[in-house]
Amino acid sequence: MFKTFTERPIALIGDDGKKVARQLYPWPPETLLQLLWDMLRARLVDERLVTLLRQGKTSFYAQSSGMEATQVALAHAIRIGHDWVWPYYRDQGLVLTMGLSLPRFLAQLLGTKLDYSKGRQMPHHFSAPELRLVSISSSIASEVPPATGTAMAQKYLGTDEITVCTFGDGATSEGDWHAGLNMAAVQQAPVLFVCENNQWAVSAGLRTQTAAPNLAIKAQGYGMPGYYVDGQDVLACLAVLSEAAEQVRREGNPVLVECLSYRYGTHSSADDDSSYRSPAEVASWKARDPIQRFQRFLERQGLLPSEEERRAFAAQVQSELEAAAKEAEAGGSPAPEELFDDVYSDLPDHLAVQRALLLSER
Ligand SMILES: Cc1ncc(C[n+]2csc(CCOP(=O)(O)OP(=O)(O)O)c2C)c(N)n1
Ligand SMILES: [Mg+2]
Repeated sequence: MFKTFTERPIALIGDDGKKVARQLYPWPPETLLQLLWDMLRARLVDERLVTLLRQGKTSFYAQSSGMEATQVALAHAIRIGHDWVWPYYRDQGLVLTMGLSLPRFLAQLLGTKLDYSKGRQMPHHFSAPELRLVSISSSIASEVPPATGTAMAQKYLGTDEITVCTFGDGATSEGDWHAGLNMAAVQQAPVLFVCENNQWAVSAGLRTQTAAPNLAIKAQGYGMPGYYVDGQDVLACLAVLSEAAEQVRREGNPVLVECLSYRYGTHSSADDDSSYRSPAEVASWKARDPIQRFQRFLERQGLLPSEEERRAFAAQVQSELEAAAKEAEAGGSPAPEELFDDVYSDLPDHLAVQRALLLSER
């Protein structure tokens, strides 16, 4: 069992790839390699999507490069399609590793027919019913109270499911966040809360966000365990998140895990980060890159795939992406009148009038 409320983030491997923990968990080589491929895939997709944006094919994107260890590890720590997940917008590494297909992911960004939300959500707000992946809410921390509600329902119904809820560091300053965590603890609802602390909330740095030494410590005030983890160390993330998920399942109480990480890119495609942080700061975190660190570890273990294998993998992801973009675009746009579907079982009169007007003007 890991210690709660540590002063320093829990790490299993150092920046140089050497193990820093006395004991490393006995993951088989296949699992270790899968973590690498999943992180590489998340990074490659993230980088390529900026091109899609520049081509004007989508209007909004929020990069997650730098945060792969946390997101990929979380996907490996939960029971996909069984546990319910309330993610936040920067979670593409999580949702792709969970199995959201690239055509669906791109269709959501492009707002085409293959999009589960039929083009009615903001771009980059993915969902997947078959993965129990709830659609993103743009409003920061607003997913937290309904995630607690989902877990209360799971408890009430006597299922063995848990709920997973993710958010950024900025979300922890919102009233919804407080209400959701407090309610979960009081009601003993089985939620795994995961804070993806990338140290910036648009231009608000972590030190303007909280006076607490870290965010995990806030769990103490609600009466739940809190773990502070090195979010650039995929093995530490996997070990702590797996144990925390198991603890939630076993004890039926919420747990908060904070993963300390960094975002390399701008906040979103509508942001210029040069006005609030220095290139030197970004460079210092890139030097602690989670993929590089894990590759150094694998190299020491004699498990690192050759450069050629990694290059072939990148080429495969690129062609997958190209095929996925074609598939996502092939169906074209959803019919505009679908705007009126899926909310009311009986369309109210005023909307029926608007629907008819829209159809008459097509
Ligand atoms: C309630 C609310 N207030 C403000 C915003 C504008 N906004 C969008 S993202 C963001 C920062 C969120 O930062 P964080 O939670 O750290 O997540 P990150 O983007 O860093 O991953 C803000 C303030 C919003 N979407 N919702
Ligand atoms: Mg943040």
